[in-house]
Amino acid sequence: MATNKTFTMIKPDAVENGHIGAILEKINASGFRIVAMKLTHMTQHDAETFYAVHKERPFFGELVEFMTRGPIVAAILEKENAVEDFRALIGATNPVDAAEGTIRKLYASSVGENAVHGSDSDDNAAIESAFHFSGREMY
Ligand code: 3AN
Repeated sequence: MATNKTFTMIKPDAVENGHIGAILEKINASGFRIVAMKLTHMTQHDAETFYAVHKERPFFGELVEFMTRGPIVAAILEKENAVEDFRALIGATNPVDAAEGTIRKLYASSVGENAVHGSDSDDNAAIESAFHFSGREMY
């Protein structure tokens, strides 16, 4: 069933580089409402579980190492057509292919260190939101 929520993470590279504020500004300016948000540091087990779908991919180890390198900002965002509109706002996985003005074009440095995560479906948005937040942390 379609929902109007998506899940995002501002990844360790963007946090390290001081881009939390600028990225949240773009998210707000694009009409998303923040439903839940926290600064958190994923453990190795967290990252392996969150990205389990990628565990056979050659970059899995690198991805887990990167995502556990420092804190992230996890958030749930609400807007009509949230999943698709947020994927458009962040741009392609590889910043080289990302459209001008997108978050990854502005703040990502590589396909591995690409500044932000955005859920790719309504089902995954619900699963990923529940991974990071309990019901009483959502407003
Ligand atoms: P997206 O985040 O755009 O949905 P996915 O789901 O294909 O992209 O990949 C999940 C994450 O895995 C990416 N955000 C990126 O950090 C990492 N990743 C994807 N492809 C590569 C790659 N070729 N090399 C290194 N890391 C990658």
